[in-house]
Amino acid sequence: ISPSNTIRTGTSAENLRQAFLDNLVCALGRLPNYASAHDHYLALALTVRDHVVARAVQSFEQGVVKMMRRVAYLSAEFLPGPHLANHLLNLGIAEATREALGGIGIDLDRVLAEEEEPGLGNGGLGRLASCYLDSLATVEVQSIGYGIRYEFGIFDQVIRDGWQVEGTDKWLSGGNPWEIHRLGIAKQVKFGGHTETWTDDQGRTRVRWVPSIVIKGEAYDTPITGYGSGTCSLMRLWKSEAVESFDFEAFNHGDYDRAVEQKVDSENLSKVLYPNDELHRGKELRLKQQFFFTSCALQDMLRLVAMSGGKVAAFDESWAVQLNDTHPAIGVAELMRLLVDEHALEWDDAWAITQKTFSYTNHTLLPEALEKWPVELFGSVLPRHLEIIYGINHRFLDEVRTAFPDDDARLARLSLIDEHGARYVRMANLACVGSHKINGVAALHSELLKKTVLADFAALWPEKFDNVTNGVTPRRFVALANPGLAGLLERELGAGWPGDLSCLGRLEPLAADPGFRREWREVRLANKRRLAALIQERTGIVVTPDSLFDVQVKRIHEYKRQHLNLLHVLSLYLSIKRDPDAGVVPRTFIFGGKAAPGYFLAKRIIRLVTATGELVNQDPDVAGRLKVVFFPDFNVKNAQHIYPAADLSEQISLAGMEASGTGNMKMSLNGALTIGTLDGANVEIRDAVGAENFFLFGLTASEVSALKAGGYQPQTYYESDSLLRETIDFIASGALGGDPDLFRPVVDNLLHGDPYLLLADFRAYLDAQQRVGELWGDSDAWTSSSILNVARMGRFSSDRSIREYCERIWNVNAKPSQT
Ligand code: 26W
Repeated sequence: ISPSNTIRTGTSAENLRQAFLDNLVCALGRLPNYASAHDHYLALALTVRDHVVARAVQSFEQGVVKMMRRVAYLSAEFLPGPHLANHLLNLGIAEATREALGGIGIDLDRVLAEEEEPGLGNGGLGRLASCYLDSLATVEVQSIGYGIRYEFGIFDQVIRDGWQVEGTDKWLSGGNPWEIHRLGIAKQVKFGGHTETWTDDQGRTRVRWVPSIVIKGEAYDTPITGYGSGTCSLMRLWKSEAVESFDFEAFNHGDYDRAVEQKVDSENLSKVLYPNDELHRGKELRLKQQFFFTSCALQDMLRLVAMSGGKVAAFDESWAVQLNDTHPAIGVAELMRLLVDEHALEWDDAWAITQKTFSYTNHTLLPEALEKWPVELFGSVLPRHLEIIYGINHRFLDEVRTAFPDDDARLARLSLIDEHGARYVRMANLACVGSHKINGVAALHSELLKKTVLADFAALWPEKFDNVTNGVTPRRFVALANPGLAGLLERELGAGWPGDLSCLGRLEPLAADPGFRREWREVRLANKRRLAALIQERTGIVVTPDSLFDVQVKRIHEYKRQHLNLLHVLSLYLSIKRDPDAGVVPRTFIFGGKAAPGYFLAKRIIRLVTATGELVNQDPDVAGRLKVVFFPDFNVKNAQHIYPAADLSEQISLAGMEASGTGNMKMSLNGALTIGTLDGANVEIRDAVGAENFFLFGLTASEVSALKAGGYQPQTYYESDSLLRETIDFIASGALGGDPDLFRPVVDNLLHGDPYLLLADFRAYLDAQQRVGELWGDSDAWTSSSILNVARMGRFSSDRSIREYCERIWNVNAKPSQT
């Protein structure tokens, strides 16, 4: 097929306009005069989809024909963001499309704003998966991201009376023009029941799993285009369906309720995303979700091996499978089951294939996030997999005994089964044993992994451990999010810059150029004006674009310390109240992020932000100097408006807690300066941009361990620092939110425990903020630092991360970078 000059795929403005109008009338049944903005969006999406799908099928065909090793990225979460603008950029038809619509009086930006994003993830891990699919396509590697087509994604957040209220995310209700329901691609997934042995015709004893229930997974494909590349990644998401719509036996007996029960149960599996981002709760439905999509994915890979003439016994030559955290780690046991039980391979051969196939990325050190399932529950849902895990464990522990004789404590720690008290299956241990490579997501995180949660595995297999520092796609997070900056970059570096961020280095000399600095400031001010308008629209709060925009947007979590930021805000407020002449530069504090619905303290912290805003925003004594905003419903779409307007990026987690962070990269790449601890990728960002362009503060990870080991006493800081005491007392006084009990839990948490050492870092944080204020006062120095941040951040493109995975972990060839 060469569809380059047809109405469906022609790229002139004339062609695009005709295709758009045809879609409006013929596909949507709307006459142009009656069409709504949403109709315009759908018609344009269908128009662009033709271009995308034409590429995707050709790209896919290449993969089959060339039998290259493909990458399967297994992830329970994806956060792709709105697709339309991204495709226009990648296909190089943004300007032609603008012209096509403009010619019939339609504004492209208005149309783009109609798109609702798929919120199929919680935060960093899901967004990273989407950046990686973008980069895989860009560096021309064949890949499929496998996951779940949740009917309801991460909840919509609204703020009512200052509190987070969750709403259902009905992302499919306006139609989804980007997915193709693959009616021919459906997999059966078994659950429950028991196992039996049988003898095959070669006289071998085999195991058969007799399930109590079978569920069908149907494939929905969303193509992901690459920048300046013909390769497309595929996001293949599975929706659960009943195998039979009705249990006819029950139906015939007149038991209608029971007849529909199984259908409802089956469909429930892919109904909703779990909204916890760092807390593991051993919920049966979650285990079922994990097995469901992982099994569908592996069955699909086996089908594709057959389709391209490959051999099951060489599965690992066809596929490199990445486990995005432990959520798909059950895949290790499932691939063993498929190879041994269904394809009759010998155990040892199957195990060699499995280990060569899988690799595992860890995304968190938080102990409460580590997944473990009660053995009872696990065995009732996946009886065959429990047997297989025992089989893997038995052989594995023999290997450990050889390496470390007479070390029972070590055996107990490494075992796939936790036997301290109630018995659990440990998913991280399964992932480690079943993988040939294990990586953390930033240099510090990878080091800490080897010293803490995975120390015993690192001692056993040091060669398995590696680091791949996260990255972000510059297409979405710079080119699309920041068109003003993109214009400057294109002029200075050439049009291809989003495909090769190493060219950003050529901006360095411009940091000293007064004319360029002026243009830079103008771009940034325009971004801030746009955000100010959006803030007013969404919250009613009026903010001044020439104040310092001090931004902390990310999931709300104690370890990320949004409340440390608030202690600073309130200390400034109190300082100005005490001394109206206090030298405080005008600042707008912008917070955003969702709290897990069951996370009590995180929700209180949101209320503390809004209560601080209620107090500060209407107080004439601080007018023109302080504003506090909680931007509701932080998601990818909103983020694209926020990042380019940030002057200061708050990356203030307690050192050792944030695995990497990626918002830190997005803001610095857009010209924000960072205030941060030596945590996650902050360490590498600071190395890259230079210590003089980064506001560092706080304890290091090893100082944190030492302080905790010595018995941390938050009270001593409270007693010895009068500003800290005054600020905390103020929160406890009831002056905020009009109720002295409202923030008692926050105050008590800080004074009696303070698990994330806010009080220990408070003074250092304030000092760093003081330095921020001073540099802000020197506009040229600030701007030059902002330019240098962008110039030196090229390393944090996800293209670089993906090339490292290709080279060191997946052993596949990526298109080399130009430099
Ligand atoms: C079992 C509940 C649960 C759910 C999700 C536990 C943990 C998660 C994720 C691993 C949380 C997450 O998104 N982690 C973030 O991953 C990013 C991408 O690597 C990192 O940049 C962040 O630092 C890390 O918090």
